[in-house]
Amino acid sequence: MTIVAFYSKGTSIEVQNTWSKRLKFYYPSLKLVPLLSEEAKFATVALLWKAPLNYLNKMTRIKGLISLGQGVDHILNGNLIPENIPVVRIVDPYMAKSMSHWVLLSILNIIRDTYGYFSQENTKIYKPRDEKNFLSLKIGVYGIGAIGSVVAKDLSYMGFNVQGWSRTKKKIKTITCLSGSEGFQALITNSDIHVCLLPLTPSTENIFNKHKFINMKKGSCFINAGRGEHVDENHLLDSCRSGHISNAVLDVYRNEPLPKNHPFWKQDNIRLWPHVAAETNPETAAKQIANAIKCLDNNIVPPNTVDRTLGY
Ligand code: NDP
Ligand code: OXD
Repeated sequence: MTIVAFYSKGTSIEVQNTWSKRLKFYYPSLKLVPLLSEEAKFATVALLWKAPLNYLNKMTRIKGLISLGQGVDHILNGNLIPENIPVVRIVDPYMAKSMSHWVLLSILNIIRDTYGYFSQENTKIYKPRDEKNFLSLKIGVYGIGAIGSVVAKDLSYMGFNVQGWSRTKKKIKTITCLSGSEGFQALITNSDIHVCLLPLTPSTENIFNKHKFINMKKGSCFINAGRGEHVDENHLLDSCRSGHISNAVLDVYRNEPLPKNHPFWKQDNIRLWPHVAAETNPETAAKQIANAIKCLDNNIVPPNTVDRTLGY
């Protein structure tokens, strides 16, 4: 029997049972136990989302950690996990498509002026509003990995002009692929719509700061589903208040849940989502997680094990 310690933000027993049922279908000899339970000290694998990592200290038999999401910053931040413990992430095409839908929705809401039409509907105004010519818009996607590459390709398929940025040089049909600091600067200055889908690492933290917002075109839109720590929130707020950034759509924040007194709530041209752009789906992710548990159990390095030197 493989004991797997489980924690997913404020875990309810229903959530744990859903995962347990799905995972046992692929790997019947595992047992999910709450990370905070006594039994967790016998765990060889931990399946985690935003867990209190100090609980891992009691697990002397631990062989590896699995993120319940595509990002691993919630595990690697703070450098608490020894280098010899593999950290595995989910890479699920369902999540990439889900993100693609959310980014497209965010862009269309801006360029088709959805909120303007909603307010007209409230006052029974039947009148066309200004529409942006989508052919003249350049979309910059920061991070064209498992998720960003799908988003970039889907946007291009929808007729948008898309440029993508990554650490290593990429070649993707129909996308202008850029890399390095020159590529980043080009994306900052050329794009009309900026979409952040980067992982959070020491090299990407605060990457969207005052200097970068100032260098964006006047009237640019900024969309963030990467992590809140990619953005200097005060500078984004200033840029939205001045109208230099005409619209922002955010799914992630430095503090989650977003505090009730955060000034973002009062800023009309910032649209807020509660970290739901691409949620982990037990139905589609269970097979690969069960396989990762099996691999760790058998001392095999699982697919999608994170490169600890890169941090993603
Ligand atoms: P990947 O690791 O597959 O892709 C990351 C991309 O970012 C790669 O293209 C990588 O470049 C690039 N990158 C990383 N560091 C740098 C850097 N320093 N400079 C330039 N480019 C860099 O990650 P995913 O696509 O799976 O996920 C990305 C992030 O999306 C997650 O880490 C998470 O933060 C966020 N996310 C948010 C969700 C939500 O609901 N809001 C849901 C799921 C994920 P290269 O290709 O060269 O390695
Ligand atoms: C993830 C997320 O990283 O949901 O999967 O943010």
